[in-house]
Amino acid sequence: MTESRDRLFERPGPVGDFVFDAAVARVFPDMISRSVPGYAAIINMIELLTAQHAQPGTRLYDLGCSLGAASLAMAAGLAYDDCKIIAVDNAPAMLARARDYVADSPHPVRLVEADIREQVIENASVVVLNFTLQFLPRDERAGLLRRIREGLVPGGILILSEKIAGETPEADALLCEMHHAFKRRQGYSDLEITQKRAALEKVLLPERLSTHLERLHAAGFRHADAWFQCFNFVSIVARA
Ligand code: GEK
Repeated sequence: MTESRDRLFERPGPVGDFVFDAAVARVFPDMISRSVPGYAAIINMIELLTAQHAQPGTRLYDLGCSLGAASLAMAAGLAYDDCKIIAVDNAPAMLARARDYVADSPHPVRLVEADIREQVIENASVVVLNFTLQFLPRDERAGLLRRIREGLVPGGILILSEKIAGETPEADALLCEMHHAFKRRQGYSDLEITQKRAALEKVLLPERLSTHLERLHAAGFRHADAWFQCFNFVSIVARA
């Protein structure tokens, strides 16, 4: 697969809202790995979390799959041939490229073009929301989490990764400062960082870790705990 460097926000110009179009799809692996500290570690651990929690005869869902990195990790960790991996995204350009990525998967991945708010979730042992919930309107998040909880078999897990806001203004300022330092270290210029932030401002809506944990408990998960954090990027495991 030819992968390109993310130069989308290199030139100064009017910045519209961020969309997952063909230009983003083309550079996505480079963009996400240079923008999300810990992304590779999370993808790696999704393989291990799947190996530990997938149950025979069940479904595994990757909601907001982009190019399918989490689906491939689940496929690598999966020990049961009778499981189904279902990868859902509503951006046709992302799915078009995902098709090539999942072609060599060790376990078949069914790609579905749909809004995750409409997706039926049933008989699931592992559900992944890897940096996707943050793109839903805040008042629609609880409904999706409840439906995921209802679609999980006993002992099934949700892996929820999110960009978060700090618990206090001081904590938030430190996390944002460190995220920007990370992006600069990854080769992004201050202009690229500022323009990308403007593009995401109305699209990616972060919440505090405590808000996520409370919402998961309210949705009926028996427990929910952060298992990974790097600056303002967190991954949670919630168990049905
Ligand atoms: C990864 N999980 O590499 N319905 C379906 N898809 C959606 C919706 C929705 N309502 N809203 C957003 N998306 C991936 C990374 S990226 C994260 C996930 C990021 C999709 C959107 O099209 C995009 O592909 C993905 O969610 C978010 O592990 O770019 O920060």
